[in-house]
Amino acid sequence: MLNYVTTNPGKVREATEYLGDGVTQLEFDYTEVQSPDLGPIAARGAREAYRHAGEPVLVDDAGLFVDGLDGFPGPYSSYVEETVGIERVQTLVAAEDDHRAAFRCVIAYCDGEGFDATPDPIDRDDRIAAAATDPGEDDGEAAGLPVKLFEGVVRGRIVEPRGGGGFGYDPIFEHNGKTLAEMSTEEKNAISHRGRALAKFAEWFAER
Ligand code: ITT
Repeated sequence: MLNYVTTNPGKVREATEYLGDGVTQLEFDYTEVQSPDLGPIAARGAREAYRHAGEPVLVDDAGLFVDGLDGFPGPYSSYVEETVGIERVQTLVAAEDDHRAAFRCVIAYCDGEGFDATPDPIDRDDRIAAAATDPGEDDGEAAGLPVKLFEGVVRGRIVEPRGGGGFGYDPIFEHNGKTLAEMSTEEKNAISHRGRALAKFAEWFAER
């Protein structure tokens, strides 16, 4: 059984739609280390969650990076959604000339066993970065646990809120004329940051 580590039911819906019933939600609030990149946050979380669960885990860290705001809110997306709210983020972006944005998702897999180093440099770099930022006392062994990272990105632009589906920033993120909240889960998975990361993971996992 694969544990999808998140407190967000929207993420679980999308992961289950993609990966099937072999996925179950694990509501575990891992420590989110401070980093401008999602990779080290997800990698560190996957090690902590694996240590907690003792079973294979997938940690999913996502963020909205707005071009006109120099990548803000990025790794602070969750905090900004809760405190500022998506409507005010949209207003902030509307005042800028550039409304383009990217949604990024990094999925980190850890099952406590080794696997070949990935050719994707994000894994090697982030393993070093995650180990370096890993301050936990009993982390000695866990810091060395191999973590495999899968990244997905979708580009779009920030618009006034539309649509009743999805979650989070979906109503203000438009891709090819539709906001993510105007898409079904299947449609969103086909183009989204998470869908792309899940596709990379599924391909790798099937061969493992
Ligand atoms: P977990 O950390 O427990 O997984 P979270 O919702 O805090 O839940 P993130 O930190 O990865 O997860 O999410 C950062 C923010 O981006 C948060 O406000 C989410 O609602 C939002 N978000 C993540 N994926 C999204 C998506 O596919 N569409 C719209 N918003 C999304």
